[in-house]
Amino acid sequence: MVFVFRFTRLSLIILLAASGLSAQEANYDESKVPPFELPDPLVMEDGTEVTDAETWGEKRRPELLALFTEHVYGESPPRPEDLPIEVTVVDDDALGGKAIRKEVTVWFLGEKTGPSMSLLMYLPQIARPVPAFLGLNFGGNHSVQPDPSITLNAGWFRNNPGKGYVDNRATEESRGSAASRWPVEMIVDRGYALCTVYYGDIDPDYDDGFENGIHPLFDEKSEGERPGDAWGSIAAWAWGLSRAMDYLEHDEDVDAEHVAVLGHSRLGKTALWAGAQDERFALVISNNSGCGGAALSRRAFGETVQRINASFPHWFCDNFTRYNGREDELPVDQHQLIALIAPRPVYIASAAEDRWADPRGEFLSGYFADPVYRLLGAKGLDRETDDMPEIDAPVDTGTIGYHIRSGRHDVTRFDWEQYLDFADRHFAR
Ligand code: GTR
Repeated sequence: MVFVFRFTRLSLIILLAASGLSAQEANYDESKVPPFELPDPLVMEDGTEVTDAETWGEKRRPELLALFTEHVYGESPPRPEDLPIEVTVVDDDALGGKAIRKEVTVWFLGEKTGPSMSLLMYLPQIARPVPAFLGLNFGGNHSVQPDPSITLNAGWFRNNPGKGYVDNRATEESRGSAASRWPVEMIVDRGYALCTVYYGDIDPDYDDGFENGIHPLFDEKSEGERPGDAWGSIAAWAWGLSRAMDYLEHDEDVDAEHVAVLGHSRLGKTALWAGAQDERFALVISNNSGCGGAALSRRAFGETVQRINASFPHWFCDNFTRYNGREDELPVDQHQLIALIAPRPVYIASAAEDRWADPRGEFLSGYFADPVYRLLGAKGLDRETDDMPEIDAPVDTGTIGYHIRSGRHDVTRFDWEQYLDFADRHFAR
């Protein structure tokens, strides 16, 4: 590896003391990034080097998945045996006639009662099956388009000003509120389906001791503390994406061999973990996923492991808190999460003003995942150097795509244009 530093706990303390940074303050100074040594994706825990695809697939990949499960995201339950579904809406005249809109309910407990999630789909009016993008949304399915006929999700909502945090409900006024992040017409015009699910259907995003959402449906009832590797909310949302994929495999309008999973921010972390575990996702997209997503933890730039665990104690497994301020002791780093997607195409997007998410750390995780792609015969990241790419100049001709766009933490039309181009290239259309 090119980019290797020796790092000790002591050196961090000295560095922080010298820089006057408290462990709580965010660092935005590149010269104050602690020296670090990344764990090599191609070296097994017992020190054996991985030099062929077979050893990667049979030994190293499972080993890395187990390490991320135990130390970062927690253990998810297997797929339920039965996953009843019901197509509740088919509108042949959506988007002024250019699309078909469907709504599908998927129940989690083997019968058509109890907890469920609702898929909202837009399909182009062309010969199908078509490839698809699948992503969770923050604001409810009705936030994706201003269409008044989209069913409002039940349950918990955040960001309804003045209504408190826990008891919010979806409102009519919030229809289309996230439309700029979901350019449905462009997606459909380019010949793709879009499938989206409200993340709160799977697990409401606040720390309630895992009483709500899908955790209690699958967790063993036991007294005392949850195990350190019990699944957090990111693992739950990722599990929900795989359940959506279970449905898509049976939808005749969708080419299930060509489904790209994507997500923004905490849902970008989620898309990466879903894509790492579930090889049915043919392409994975991380939009500004930051700490616990594409950004290298050891850089401790912007949001750190300690900060994220303090602000969002329900996102990761409890074992992840062991690495608060001790990123060097993590048995994995996030370039290995990208490597788990190999040789499938992955696209990592940053935003120049989104320093909290550490754009350079996001880029470097792609850079350091590259050797695994090459080992598996894929092109990897088409870039010789680890210098940051220019702003608004995608590096997207390999199997690992990357861009840093101008502007802030968001999903924009520019981001989607790159994802569509990248998907066109890899889905060979
Ligand atoms: C921030 C959090 C980030 C990112 C973001 C989001 O508050 O610190 O890790 O996930 O939220 O999801 O919008």
